[in-house]
Amino acid sequence: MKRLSFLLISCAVLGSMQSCKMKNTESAVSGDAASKVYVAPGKYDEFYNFVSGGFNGQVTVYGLPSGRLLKMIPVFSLNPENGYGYSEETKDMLKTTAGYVPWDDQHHLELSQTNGEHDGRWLFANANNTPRIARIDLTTFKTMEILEIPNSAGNHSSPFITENTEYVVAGTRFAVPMGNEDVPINSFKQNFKSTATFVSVDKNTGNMDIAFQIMLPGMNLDLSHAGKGPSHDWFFFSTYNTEQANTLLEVNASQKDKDFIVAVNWKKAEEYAHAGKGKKMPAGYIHNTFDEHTQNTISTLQKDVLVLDPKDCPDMLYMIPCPKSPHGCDIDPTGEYIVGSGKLAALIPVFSFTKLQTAIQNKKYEGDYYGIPVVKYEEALYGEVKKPGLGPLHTEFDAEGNAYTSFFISSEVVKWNIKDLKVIDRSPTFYSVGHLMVPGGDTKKPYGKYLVAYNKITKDRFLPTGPELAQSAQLYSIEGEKLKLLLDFPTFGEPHYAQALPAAKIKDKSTKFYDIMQNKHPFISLGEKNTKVIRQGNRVDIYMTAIRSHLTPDNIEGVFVGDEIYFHVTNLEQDWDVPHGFAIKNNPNAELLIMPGETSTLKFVPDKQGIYPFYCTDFCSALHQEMQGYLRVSAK
Ligand code: CUK
Ligand code: CUA
Repeated sequence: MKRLSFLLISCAVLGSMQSCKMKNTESAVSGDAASKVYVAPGKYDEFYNFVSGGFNGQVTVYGLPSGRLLKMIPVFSLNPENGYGYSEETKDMLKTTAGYVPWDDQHHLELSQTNGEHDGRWLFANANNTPRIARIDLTTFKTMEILEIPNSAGNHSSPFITENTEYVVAGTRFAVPMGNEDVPINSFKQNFKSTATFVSVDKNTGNMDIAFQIMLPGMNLDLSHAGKGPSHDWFFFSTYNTEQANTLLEVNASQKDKDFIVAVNWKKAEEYAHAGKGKKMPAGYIHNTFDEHTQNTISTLQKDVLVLDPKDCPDMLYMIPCPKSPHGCDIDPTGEYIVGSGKLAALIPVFSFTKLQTAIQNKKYEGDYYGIPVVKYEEALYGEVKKPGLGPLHTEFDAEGNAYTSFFISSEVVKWNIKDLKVIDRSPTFYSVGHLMVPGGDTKKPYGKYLVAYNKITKDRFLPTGPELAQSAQLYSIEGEKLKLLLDFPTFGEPHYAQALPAAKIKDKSTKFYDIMQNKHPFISLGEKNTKVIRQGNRVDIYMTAIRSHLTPDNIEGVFVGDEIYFHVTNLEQDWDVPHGFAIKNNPNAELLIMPGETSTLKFVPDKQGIYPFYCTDFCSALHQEMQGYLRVSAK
C-alpha cells in the first residue's frame, strides 16, 4: 500500500511532465562499470556498508563496491537463524515496558565518531515503532545494548550523534501525551508533546543512558543531524505538522508554507540539566545491556527521566522556517551549512550557521512558536538551490565542497556545489530514491568515491519474485565531475539510511572467537568432563558441550512432560569459523548458533512423552552428521 501510494504521488506530481513509464536505463550506465565494481574471488571490498533494514527490524552489511551481502545483524527482530531473541541470553534484549516487542521498523544508522570522524567502534540504530536505540559492537557485529525511549512515539529522528559521540539523539515523530494518558485525540494541541532525547554514551564502554529530554510542542520531529566544528554545540531537527493537526490529511498538516528546523543548543541544554533546571518526571523505560563476561542480557527498569521545559531554559531553542514539509536536515563537513529539504518543495534552502548566530544575537525574529523564537528565514538563509528537482529528501557531502541530494518525486540524485549553489550534474534513480549515502558523507571528512541511492520502488530492476519484489540500492561513482551509475544491488528489508566506512578501519579488529577462559557464563561446562544434568523441582539444567564432532551428553533420560529444560551449550572450540548449532525436535524456540568459546541456552518444555532427537545444525566437520543425540521424555 505504501509503495503504491508513493507511486501515485510521483505520477500525480510528475503529471504532464513525463509519463509514469519506467525510463530506459541502459544509457545511464557507465561503460567501465563492470570493472569498477568487480571484486575478484578471494579479494575484499573496500568499504563496509551498513544498511538499515526498515520493516525487517535488522541491519545488513554489504561490501562496496561489489554490493555483496556479508551479514545480517539481528537488532530489533527475532532471528531464528542464530537464535537471537530466542536464546535465554538474548531474549531480554527485546524487552520493553510493554513486554517483549520482537520486531521493529529500523530506519537510520550512525557510526560512532571521534572529532567528527568514524572511529570504528560502534554502530547505532533506531527503532521507529516502539521507540528504542540499539548499539552494535563493530568487533563482534553483535547488538550489545538496547535502550527504550520514554515520552515518545515513532522514534524517527534518531540515532544521530554529536561529533565525539557525546550524545545519541532520539526525536519524536508521533507526538503523544507525556505519560501517555487517555485523552481525546482532538485535544492534540493542549496535551500532545514531542521530545528531543539526549542519550549519553560512555567513552570507554559505549553504554548509553538518557541524560535529559527536551519537551517540545507536539509537532513531528522528522530527521536531525549534529553540528560540526563551529556548530559543534548544536543539533538541528527538521519538523513537519507544526500546525499540530491530529489528522494529517494534507489539508491539515500542510496548510503552512513553511515548517521549521529546530536548532538546539545542546551545550546549553546540558548546562541547564546540570544546574538542576529540569524536572524529574515519572517515565518507565527499560535498558538492556549484554554483559560480555556472563554472556547474558541484563535488563533494568528506570523509573524517571529528567525533562527540560523550554520555558525554563532561555537561549536553548530556536526555530528556522523551512519550506514545504522538511524531511532531511543535513550539515556539511565544515559545519557551516545546514541543508533543509522540503518533501514538497522545488528548491533546497541552505542555511548559514554564522548568519543564524548573528540573527540570534540581533534578535532578528519574525515571532515565536510556543515561546520559542522564530528566526527570520532570510536572516538565517545562505541561499537557495533553485530548481534542483522535485521533492528533495536527503543530502550527503564529499570532501570537495559538493553536496548530493536525493529527489523522491523526480526520482534522481543531484550533485550541486555548496558555495555557489549551482547544480553540477544529475542522474536518474530506478526508482524514487529515499536516502542516499556517500561513505563518510555526514562526517567532517567524507571519504567520497561512491554514492549509493536506496530506492523506494524496485519495479522492473530485478527478476520478478511475485508481488513482493527485492528492495533496491544503486551504486554511483562520484570520482569525476559526472555521476556514473555502476551497479544495482538488492537489499534485505526496506533500506532507509546507511553508513559506510573503509574496511581497513575495522577489519583487523574483528573478533575471531571468544576466549573460553574469559567465559563467566553461570552454566558453562569447561570441558566434557564437566557436563552434567541437574534437576531442581521441574527445572532441568543440561550443561552440554559441543566440539567437533560430538555433543556431550548425547543421551538424556529422566526428563518428564512439563519439565522446563534448559540446554546450556558451550562451544569448546578455540578457532575461527567453527560455530556449532543446536536444535531439538518440536521446539518453538528456534535454534542456537554458538560461536567458539561461547555458551548459549535453549529452553524446551516438552508437552508430550517420547523421543526427541537433537543435533548440530551448522556443517562443522566431516563428522557433522554425527553431532546428534536423543532426549527421552517420560510421562509424569
Ligand atoms: S526516512 Cu526513509 S527515506 Cu525514515 Cu530517513 Cu527519509
Ligand atoms: Cu557441529 Cu555440525
